[in-house]
Amino acid sequence: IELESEARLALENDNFYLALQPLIDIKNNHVIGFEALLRWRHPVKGLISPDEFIPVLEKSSFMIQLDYYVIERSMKVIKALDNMGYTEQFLAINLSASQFLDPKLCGFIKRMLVHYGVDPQRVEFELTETTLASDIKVATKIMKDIRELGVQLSIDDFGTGYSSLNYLRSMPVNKIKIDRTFIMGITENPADRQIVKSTIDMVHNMNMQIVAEGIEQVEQLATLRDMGCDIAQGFYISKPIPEHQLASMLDKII
Ligand code: G
Ligand code: G
Ligand code: MN
Ligand code: NA
Repeated sequence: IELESEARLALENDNFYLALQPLIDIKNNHVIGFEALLRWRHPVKGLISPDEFIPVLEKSSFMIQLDYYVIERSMKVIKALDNMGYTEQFLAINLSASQFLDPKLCGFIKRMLVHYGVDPQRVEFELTETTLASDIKVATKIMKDIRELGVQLSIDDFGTGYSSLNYLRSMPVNKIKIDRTFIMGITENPADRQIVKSTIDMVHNMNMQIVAEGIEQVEQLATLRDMGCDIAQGFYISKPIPEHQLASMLDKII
């Protein structure tokens, strides 16, 4: 409860911001997009990780307000990227389970796209398997509604939750993000390597793109490139960049 009231205050005081982590096309190393990661700068406790506050806030009605704030703030980030001349890159936004199921979600996204004049193709929403597992029919319907807005959808942390390959095939998804726990072992562990390779091939067979997350070493990137992975993300490529450092950082990495 205390965290919730602190979070409400933080939102009023503009103490939440986004950090953007670049994603590259693994074939040519071009930055093709970013993932928006929420950050809370607490006046006393310093930076609080979303792993600490999201699970707590998810139990309160405030989380959905914060989720909507993230979407609107992401639109502003896309406009800021535009102004810096980065007009092609997409921005991936994490959706929480409660937000995904909120009947107001689609209308809100649509209003934001129109209000900020953002090309829907530059917006992606990341969903986890856990979010989708509740009721697969309902989930697929919501996903279709979201896709009709012209935005992209990806499945995040793939491989860590419940995933029915059969349902996956019928879902209107553009990308699968294979969880970093599988990437960690690909250079040393033959089992991990086999899982990643099989996942890449399966995703390609479903005409989707595959993203590898959590790449921390050049050897992992090289292995993934050899395996035919499409998109790469991780500390080796770039740590998440705070919004206010974008202008100075992007010139160096793009
Ligand atoms: O940024 P970091 O790697 O510490 O993120 C920790 C967790 O918080 C990850 O699971 C990430 O998906 C989640 N997360 C980060 N930002 C957001 C956000 O804006 N909304 C939601 N729902 N989850 C987020
Ligand atoms: O669950 P999700 O994939 O949205 O989580 C994103 C989180 O992963 C962010 O908090 C981000 O800081 C973290 N992350 C991004 N790249 C790496 C990496 O290379 N290694 C590790 N350990 N974490 C990473
Ligand atoms: Mn994510
Ligand atoms: Na992930």
